[in-house]
Amino acid sequence: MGFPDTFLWGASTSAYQVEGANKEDGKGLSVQDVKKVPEGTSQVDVCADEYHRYKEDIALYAKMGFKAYRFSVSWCRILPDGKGTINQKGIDHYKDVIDECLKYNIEPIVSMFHFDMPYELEKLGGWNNRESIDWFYEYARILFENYGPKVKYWATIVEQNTLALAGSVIFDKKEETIKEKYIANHNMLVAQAKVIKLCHDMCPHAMIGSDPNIAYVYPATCNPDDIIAAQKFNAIRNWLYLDLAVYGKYNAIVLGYLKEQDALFDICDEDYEILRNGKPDYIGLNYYNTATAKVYEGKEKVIQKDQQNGMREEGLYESVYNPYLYKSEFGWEIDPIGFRVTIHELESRYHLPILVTENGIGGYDTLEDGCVHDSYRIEYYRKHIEQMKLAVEEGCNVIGYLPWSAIDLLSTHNGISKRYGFIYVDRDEFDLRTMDRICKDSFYWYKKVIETNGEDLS
Ligand code: BGP
Repeated sequence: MGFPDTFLWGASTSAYQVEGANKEDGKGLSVQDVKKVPEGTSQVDVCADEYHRYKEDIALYAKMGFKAYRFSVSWCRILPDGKGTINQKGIDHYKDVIDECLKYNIEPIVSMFHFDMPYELEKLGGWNNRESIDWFYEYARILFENYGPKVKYWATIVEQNTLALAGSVIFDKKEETIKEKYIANHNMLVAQAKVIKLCHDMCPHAMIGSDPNIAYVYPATCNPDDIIAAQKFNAIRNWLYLDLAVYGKYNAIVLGYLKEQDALFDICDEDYEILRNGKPDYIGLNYYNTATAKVYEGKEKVIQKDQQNGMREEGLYESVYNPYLYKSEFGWEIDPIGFRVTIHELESRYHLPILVTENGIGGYDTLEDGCVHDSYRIEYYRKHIEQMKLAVEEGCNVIGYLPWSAIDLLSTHNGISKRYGFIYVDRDEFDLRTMDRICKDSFYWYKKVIETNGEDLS
């Protein structure tokens, strides 16, 4: 009973949100470096300054007892233009980060792409350009060649579904038709499958997966229309990505949807072949909350504020608040039981190991006499880990837990004010103060959880 001894406890970050140094040591610009940041929030030039302070930060992760650390590589630190000339300083940097993790027996879990398309490639159409498959493949080859012998866990594309469904809230994406959106999505999936196959060939000792943001969708009522709305939303938001990754097949509901929207595009047999040959070894699960859907008959356009809230499509579904759940300070619903529901669903649909690659709560933390009392975060994690443990005891193959985030970093659109870390960074939106690291109450709590392999959650 309980978690296996090999369970990978740790946490996550992503390059553009944690590193800073966005124009240093030969790094090229990504779409994140050129976007217009939301009013009142800082630029991505400093973030938590982990680029310069990774040794200090990884030492703190080791002190917390991490068995694994999931971070992403910035594509344009390795290839400033996204393709062509390699930046040796970028290669060396991540070599050092990986070695620093290994020094403390922390498994580096390396994501290749987390929302930061090189700007030079975005100018060529980004994922909409079919050549993106080759760009990503070559970038991945360079990563496997340089880091392959030392890395046991790789992730391809983080939250591809967020990019497809809410891309315009993640960076300044040009307006797309539904068809264009799903062509880009298809290119990402084919690129991913080719890279998975390459990883299996070049790094046979490693496991590779993708990390979608899965929010299981409940029907708002037991009205059969709402059930259908929830099924459609589930297919479009969640299963499309995993059905293609794991089975190499388009979900039938999604194909029907694309047809209705006049957004079907040609898919060649070769793509299906590639998809079938690039099956992931695990499913990375980014879980923040569930969604709830009812049928939507209106015609209003969606005003989507972030990746978790406000989705609707005419005649299909509308995302509504769930009256049984409470919300975080930033309006995100909190649903620990939904975490277990989602794990059950993934287990029974895909029969692959599940690595929880993100889960967490953002809030306004304050420093009081040198301490940060984030009891709300401890409560959030306690309830989620309890449910994950039940899922494991019910037979689900969960192999690790890497909550978001290891340290305070920039949120996708609420700057540094929406904090997620176990470690507080002493800065605010525009005043960089000392940038000192201060362990929050949750740091000590999580250390005890790891020490006891998830037994002591008090
Ligand atoms: C996920 C992203 C992360 C992270 C997290 C929290 O969707 O993968 O990059 O930011 O959400 O979201 P936010 O920063 O919007 O609060």
